[in-house]
Amino acid sequence: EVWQAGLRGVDQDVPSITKSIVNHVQTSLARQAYNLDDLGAYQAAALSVRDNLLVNWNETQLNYTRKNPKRAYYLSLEFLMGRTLDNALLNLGLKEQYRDGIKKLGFSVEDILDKERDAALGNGGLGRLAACYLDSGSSTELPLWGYGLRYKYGIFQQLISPEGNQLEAPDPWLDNQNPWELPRLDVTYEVRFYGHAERLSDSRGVWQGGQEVLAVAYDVMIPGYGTKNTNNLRLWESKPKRGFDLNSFNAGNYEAAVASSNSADAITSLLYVPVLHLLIEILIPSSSIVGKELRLKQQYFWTAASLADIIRRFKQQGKPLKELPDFVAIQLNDTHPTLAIPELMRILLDEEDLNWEQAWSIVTNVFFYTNHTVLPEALEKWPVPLIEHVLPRHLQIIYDITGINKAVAPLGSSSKVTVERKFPGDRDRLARMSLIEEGQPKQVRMAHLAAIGSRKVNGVAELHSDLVRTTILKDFVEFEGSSKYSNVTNGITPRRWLDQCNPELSDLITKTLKLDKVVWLKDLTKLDGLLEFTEDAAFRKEWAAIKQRNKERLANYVQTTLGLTVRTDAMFDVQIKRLHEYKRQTLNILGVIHRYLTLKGQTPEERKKANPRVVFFAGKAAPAYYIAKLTIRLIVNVARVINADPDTKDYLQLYFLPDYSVSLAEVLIPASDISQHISTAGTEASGTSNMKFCLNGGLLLGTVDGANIEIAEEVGESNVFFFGHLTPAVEDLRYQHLYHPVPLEEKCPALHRVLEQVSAGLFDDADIYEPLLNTIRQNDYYLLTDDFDSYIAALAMVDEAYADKEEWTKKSIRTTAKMGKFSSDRAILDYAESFWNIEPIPVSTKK
Ligand code: 26Y
Repeated sequence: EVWQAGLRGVDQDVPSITKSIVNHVQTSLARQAYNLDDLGAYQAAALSVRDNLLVNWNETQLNYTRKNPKRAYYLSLEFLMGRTLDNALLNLGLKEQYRDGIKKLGFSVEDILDKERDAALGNGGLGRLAACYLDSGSSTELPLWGYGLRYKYGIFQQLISPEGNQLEAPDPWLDNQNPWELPRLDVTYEVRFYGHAERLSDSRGVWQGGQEVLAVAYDVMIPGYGTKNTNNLRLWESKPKRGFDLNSFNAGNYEAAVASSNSADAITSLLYVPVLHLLIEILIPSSSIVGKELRLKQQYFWTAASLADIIRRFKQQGKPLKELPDFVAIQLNDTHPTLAIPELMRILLDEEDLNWEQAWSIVTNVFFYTNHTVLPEALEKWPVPLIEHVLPRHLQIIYDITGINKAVAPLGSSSKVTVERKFPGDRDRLARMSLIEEGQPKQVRMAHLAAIGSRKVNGVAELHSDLVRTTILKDFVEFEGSSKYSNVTNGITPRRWLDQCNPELSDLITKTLKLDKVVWLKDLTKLDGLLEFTEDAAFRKEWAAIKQRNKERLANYVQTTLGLTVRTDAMFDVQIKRLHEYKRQTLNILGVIHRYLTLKGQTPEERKKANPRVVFFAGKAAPAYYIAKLTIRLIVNVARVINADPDTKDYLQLYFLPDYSVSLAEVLIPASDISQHISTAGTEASGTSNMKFCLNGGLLLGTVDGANIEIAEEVGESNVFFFGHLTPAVEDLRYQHLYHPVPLEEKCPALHRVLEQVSAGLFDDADIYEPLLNTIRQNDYYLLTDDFDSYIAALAMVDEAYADKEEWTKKSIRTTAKMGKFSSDRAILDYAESFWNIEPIPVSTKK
């Protein structure tokens, strides 16, 4: 009873909340109330909220231990969590109480929330998807844990120099102590690298020597929305197994004494940025080898620690390992954790004494693989010599899986059926399917390993999953049958991406639907109840007024952070995502220049008919991605020129907002009238920000690609603006570029005129942008010259539609109303039912 009474978080009335905050100021922070600043108030409030989360977290884990359900684990090298405090308050249903409590202490909740730094342990879509899935896992009460790495530095901070160059600075996000993590210094595993491997039999082996590093667990609580269920995200930190080398220390060689400990610490020191560019690998082949080894060590360190932890938890039940697939499902977020497949084989063969067939059958029933790209240059491959050096035993196992050392290749779940038997004499097919790509050096194809080692393989939108089945994994579909290769369209959490980032719209929806907001935020299809209000003029007025206030909020942000004045009576047009040629920010900026030149050529009278537009860009470029950085420079310099041009500045403004982040997205997305998702058809696997904009009533301008297609299916083609060539045409067009090139001035005079102006130095020194312009003039791999005219036509349709404000607002309402499908709750439940076979395990009665 004493324990039961103690098992409460903070009492949830306002006086108890203020008391708990003050307590944390004095005891946890050792500070005085009279000189407390916003940062201190944030930290104390966070610790007080954390007390609530901890109680729920404990109850959830205890409940799982008691009920012993099958659990799922989401292995991701990236979790782009953003800020936690606001989200935790909303999920716990305590925002208003804390607002009052914080006010009583003389602070404002908004100021305090603003003191939190983003947890930016990810690059973009893939990392944010993982974060949305964790939110949905807890909210739907599924026993789902995340496993990742606790990077000391998150994604680099982006600075823009006066010339428009991207500069990178480190992101030491842990410099202020992090109230959202619990160090578990007692949960540790040893992870081995290097050393030597010996074969003991056909399938068994032994691996010894080398370097051993310690993995230490840090737990992050993931509260569900409107439920006590609070799952766990376990992040590993690397540290040396022994403090330092005593022999070197005693000999007075201090550098050598700490060298090995530094190399252990290095493993989780930083997040890798994808360099999706073959050119870079070709130009500097050797410079990247050191960096490559560290990245491989990162991947193995994380998968080995996570698997050891999962198996230890399973073994506590005292069940035989052959039952592992009845209790454990592991989702591989892209190929980054694929080493888990040979690692589980190693454990089962070498440490648990199972035979090959037993081990392979367990492995292929535990793992599930999600692919996030079909771009050939982005598919992960590891040099055989590097794997042999770092993970010698795993290389043997990979060779055994591919069947090179075995008379009978054990491909697929039935070891009797082999590619050779199914397609006798088809050597090309064998070479195409092999896990090993021939070459200098040989390379391991991680997507092939992930595919054959998994129970199910999925893409992230319908079109993308079709492309996976018909291109990169076609041979595997023909060999194993198509039922293993399926689709789960991505989703986003409506808690962060509507309720939290757009509270006014959330309140209006709640009021209009006459539902408790917990109901529609947990069953997002309820939004279609808004459809009947599109004809209600008073409702439309409120809807449009909220969009307007969100635009003013964004303008305020730009004013305070950049000192620039944005006009809010114009259409807000937004493209925010990683800089990449396939996403075609270049198409957008060339379109802006086209608009500028058109306006310049008009009389003041003609201009007055134009639809005023403010164009926003934000996004980071990989530090070594020269063309992407040049695109940023062009945007910044075009902005400098046109924002200062008195002829046009009333009709066209342009901003590049530096240092794009989850928190910045939360300000930009609710403020957009139109957003751009304009990748070359067939290149964007899904996209998820497209869903976020539409959920907030922004319309979509895009190509027929990724999840844009499914969004259009839901909201109706008349409510989106589509343009450009379709996926099946892309290959033919590229062929035409190579073998039947047409001069640009003939093919696309409008684009030709734009490029001429850039070349001539209208925005910057002449010639600076030649390398960027040449990608278009030369082979134009991403088809800007093919899509430019239809892009300009689509922009004109947008202008025309925006002119009728009432009709525009109707489109906006219809768009939000039909976004139910894109809740990440739907996606995670689909994974749970069709792949993992797990069920909700509620802690206790819901609120
Ligand atoms: C190899 C390594 C350094 C690497 C790291 C991160 C490679 C790729 C990535 C990130 C990929 C990524 O974010 N992909 C995006 O995943 C989203 C979620 O499925 C999709 O919506 C989006 O279309 C896709 O580009």
